[in-house]
Amino acid sequence: MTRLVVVSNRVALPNELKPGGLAHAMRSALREIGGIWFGWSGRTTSQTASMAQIQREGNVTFATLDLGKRDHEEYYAGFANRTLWPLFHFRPSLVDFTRQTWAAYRRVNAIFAEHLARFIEPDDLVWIHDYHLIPLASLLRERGIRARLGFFLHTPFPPPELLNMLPVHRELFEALADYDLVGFHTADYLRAFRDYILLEAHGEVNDTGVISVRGGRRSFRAGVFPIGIDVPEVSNLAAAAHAHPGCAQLHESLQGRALMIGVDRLDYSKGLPERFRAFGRLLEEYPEFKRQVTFLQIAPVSRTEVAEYRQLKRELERIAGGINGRFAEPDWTPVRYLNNAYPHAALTGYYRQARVGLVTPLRDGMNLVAKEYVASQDGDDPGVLVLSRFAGAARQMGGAILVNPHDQDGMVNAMRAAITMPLADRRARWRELMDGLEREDITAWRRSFLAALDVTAEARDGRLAG
Ligand code: GDG
Repeated sequence: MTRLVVVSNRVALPNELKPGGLAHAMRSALREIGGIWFGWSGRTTSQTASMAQIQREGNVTFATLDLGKRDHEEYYAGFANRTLWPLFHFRPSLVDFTRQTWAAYRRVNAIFAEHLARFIEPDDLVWIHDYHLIPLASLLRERGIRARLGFFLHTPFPPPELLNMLPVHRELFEALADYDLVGFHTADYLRAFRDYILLEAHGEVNDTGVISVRGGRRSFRAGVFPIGIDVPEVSNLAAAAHAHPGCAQLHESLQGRALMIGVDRLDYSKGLPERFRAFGRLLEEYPEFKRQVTFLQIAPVSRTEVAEYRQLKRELERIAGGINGRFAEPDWTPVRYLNNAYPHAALTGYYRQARVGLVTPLRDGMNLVAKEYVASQDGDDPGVLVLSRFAGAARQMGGAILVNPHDQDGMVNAMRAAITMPLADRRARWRELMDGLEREDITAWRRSFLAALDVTAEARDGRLAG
């Protein structure tokens, strides 16, 4: 039988509370069909990498690797998160490229390949995730691995004019071309990838749904596979959350005021300063909302190794403090700003209590919070999603109020429209959004990607045999 081997930078071990879209999605996908999840353990050692441990839970085997401290720093906080992440999120001014971190990136990928190769059997489907691990296919092929290798990018893919600012863009593309299948969240990212192939790599693109590409050393395929969520799981958690002590306390503390909620990793791609400022403007321009609305922002800290993330944290503290200092009253705090992570059992209950969900990133591959917010609502009295047009999710979620986070007036108007939207409109929009979530859920994502990978590899083997 075909086995699934999932590879990602970080493995989320059983019972680990790990905010982040990839971790949550992989956990659901693997739980359904079983397999191996290979990646970094979250621990660093003073020396080089070593195979840390194998753990089993149900039908999933977790195989984790400890990394050397310096390797990890240069690869993760270096090339992955100070070069690729800002570039892929359209922030070239934040890109810091050095040959040293590029070398570390390839070195750590080679360590992954060395340890991973021992687990792979020829019939496996190997599904590699995200921008940390782009070179892995080439390195596995060098080790003689013949299994099917698929890659999924969880971030946006930038247009060629941005990508080619990276001195090693060609090497990165050649590495992608060594996969059998490359997957993106949206047709926009696939189009950007295709433009790169045509304009920079002088390759050919054969358009048949999933595209066939002749651009690297051989042909491979690329396609759109929008990630979804486990809708019944989220809905059931949310419906049961009233029994959760944290949810009951939140409810009581609101004293009937409308709640607006944001839940994001503390990341500059999420548009948090813009969201905070727009909320401040809302209170300034529409004083009737004073005392009537509370904004709860949950923002667990992330990537504190990178200076921009620490800087953003200070900036948000300043803006939230400023708004509260200006508008708060002895018995009402307009902004409740929290850096802790919460279990999904509580989070879904918070979503459900919120009249408005604010998901306003400057750029986001997909954004799962938008989907979780909708799935958590009570269909009889649902809240309203305000969603940035620059989140991949906007392509599927036309039932939300779409905003441009760079347009502060537009954001204020959207917040106001969301808070005051009549019940009939809220219900109609919610139903439309739920239909979409149910159609393109986490199972559809996993199945469509793996089915495409299966077909792709058969074609490749055929070619090789011929
Ligand atoms: C990347 C891409 C893409 C958040 N706070 C807590 C918590 N979370 C969970 C949410 C959600 C996940 O983290 C965040 O996922 P997003 O999709 O919103 O964002 P990224 O982390 O940036 O994910 C993104 C995703 O990969 C999947 O492809 O959609 O575009 O950037 O599931 O619920 N979870 C818990 N406590 C928290 O406090 N337990």
